[in-house]
Amino acid sequence: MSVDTTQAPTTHKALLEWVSEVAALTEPDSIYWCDGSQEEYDRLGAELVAAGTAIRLNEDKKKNSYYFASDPDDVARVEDRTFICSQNEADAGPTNNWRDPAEMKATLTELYRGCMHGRTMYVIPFCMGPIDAEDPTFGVEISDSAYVAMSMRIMTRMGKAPLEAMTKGGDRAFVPCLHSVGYPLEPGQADVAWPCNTEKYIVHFPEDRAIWSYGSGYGGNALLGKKCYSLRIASVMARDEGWLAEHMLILKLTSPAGKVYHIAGAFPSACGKTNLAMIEPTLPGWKAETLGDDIAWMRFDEEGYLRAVNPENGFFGVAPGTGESSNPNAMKTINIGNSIFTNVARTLDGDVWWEGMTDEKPAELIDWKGNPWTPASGTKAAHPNSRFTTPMEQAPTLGAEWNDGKGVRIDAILFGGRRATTVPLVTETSDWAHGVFMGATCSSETTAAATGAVGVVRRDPMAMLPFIGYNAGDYIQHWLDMPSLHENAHMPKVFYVNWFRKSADGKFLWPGFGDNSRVLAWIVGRLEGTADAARTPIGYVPTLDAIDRTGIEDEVDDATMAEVLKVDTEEWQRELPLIKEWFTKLGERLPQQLWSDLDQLKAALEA
Ligand code: GTP
Ligand code: SPV
Ligand code: MN
Repeated sequence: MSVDTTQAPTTHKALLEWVSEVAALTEPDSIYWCDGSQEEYDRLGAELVAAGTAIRLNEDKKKNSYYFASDPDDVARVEDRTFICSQNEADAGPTNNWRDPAEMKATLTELYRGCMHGRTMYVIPFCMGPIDAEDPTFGVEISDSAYVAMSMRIMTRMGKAPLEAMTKGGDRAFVPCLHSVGYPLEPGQADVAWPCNTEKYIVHFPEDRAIWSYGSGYGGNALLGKKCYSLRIASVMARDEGWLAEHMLILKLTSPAGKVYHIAGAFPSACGKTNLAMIEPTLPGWKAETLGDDIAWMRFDEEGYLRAVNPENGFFGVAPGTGESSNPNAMKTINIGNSIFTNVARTLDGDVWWEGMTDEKPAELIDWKGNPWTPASGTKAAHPNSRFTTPMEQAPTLGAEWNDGKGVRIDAILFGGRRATTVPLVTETSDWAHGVFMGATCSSETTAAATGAVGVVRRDPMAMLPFIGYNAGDYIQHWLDMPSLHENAHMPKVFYVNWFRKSADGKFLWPGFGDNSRVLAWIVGRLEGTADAARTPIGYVPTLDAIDRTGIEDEVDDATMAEVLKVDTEEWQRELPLIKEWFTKLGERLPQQLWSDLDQLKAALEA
């Protein structure tokens, strides 16, 4: 198959060459250039419904929306199959899988050979961040999955507009993102509902700024603008160019006094970013607006303030736990329709359901595997990593700046994780370097967002463990270096939060969700110098009454609050060897400063 360049909707030379090259290798039946239009989206949806891959939801429940069930073995990111193929192994570091790039390319080239037989090759031009940004960041995904093409239209600025912008003032650079589900169809062979391959590769070539993905159709493995580009490749660009590409939500917060603050928050996968980004504050007078729920690119402005831009265009949110009481704004967003639901359960009247959507479970459902389900089934109706894909623009809480390429000035950065013990509700670090230490030692229980065991505590620096595109020691050094990269740097204050502390009987101690606004109010109070805190060995923690509990005093009485805020010396002493083990693993490239910070923490705990 060769590309008819006279028919291709672009003159971009490198792009045309790459498309031809990939087509010659993968041998699709046809090539289709996505324009990103509504007609195109509707047509692809109709084709997938006809093929038995998608189900169109009831228009009266969810307008213009589709349901997909993946292969049960293709439900999450595959960290053990994710590779950073830098020229030198040491540059991938001790936390990433590495293979020699030439060897990896040879292996994958053989897998890609003829892998699109019987399929359409979609060419999906996209832009991460606003297209009219000063220096727009382009990518092109080639994929043999229409599900990917539809999802990319929601998650990125996709189609004709970015393609045209890519040749404005000469051919612009783009990140080539090659994706195949790895399931060629030979003549006469019937397709399956969710094609994928048991052999999976999610591969990044940081020096080439290129992504090669094979064998999975799901989420972060297949929507390559997201984690692969905007975090793994962009983190390398950011190191080289002096900025930060982070796994962070961006929230605009207006206080009762009318003052505006912007907060960026890094929590590991399935640890509360989307929920905080769409928070409905329970504290009267506070207003929260959503600017991003997963990824933040932060650069210094001329005056030395860090400004954050969300490169995405949609939410790929965890469905379970999302309901009217926990996240009403996400429910409003998806109820408008125009959404894709993957691996959730279906109701008998053509709508979707998942655990936590309603207090009462429906009497009958079709579970994510397509089987009849009742509350007596004893299984989860939706997969724990089932997701909604929905346009940002539909969020009732959307902040006006979401589409502003200049971004917003960040006043505070939150690091957090899911810890049943040890870590208090909120801690203020003493300065940037201390914030980097806390971020670098952050730990969290693993979740269903990646394959593997769930609930295992692991170190997850800045919530970036699976997403750092280079050596993690160098990454921490880059964070430490940031204040020296601008002559007049004003760094945000750094806080450490944990919504997930549990009582001895396993119940969450803190109500979380909308009530996290109370913690945000304390954080703003600290920025303003008005909120009370006590100095502890790990940083400044609110005094018992420093967080406003008006209206939740019964649920969170003094004893509970004390428990939520407790810095237990013995618990923290048990962390020390774990941090030491983690630092040892990071090896030589871990900045020495971190070791002295650890000594200091040890001394403070002994004092
Ligand atoms: P990714 O999209 O995978 O990166 O996850 P995320 O960080 O956006 O997490 P999300 O906001 O989707 O939350 C994940 C799960 O944690 C959901 O089941 C939520 O209901 C739950 N959750 C979020 N915030 C809170 C909270 O404050 N308290 C408690 N107990 N659970 C929460
Ligand atoms: C995450 O795992 O952090 C996600 C989902 O947001 S995925 O896009 O699959 O990475
Ligand atoms: Mn999320």
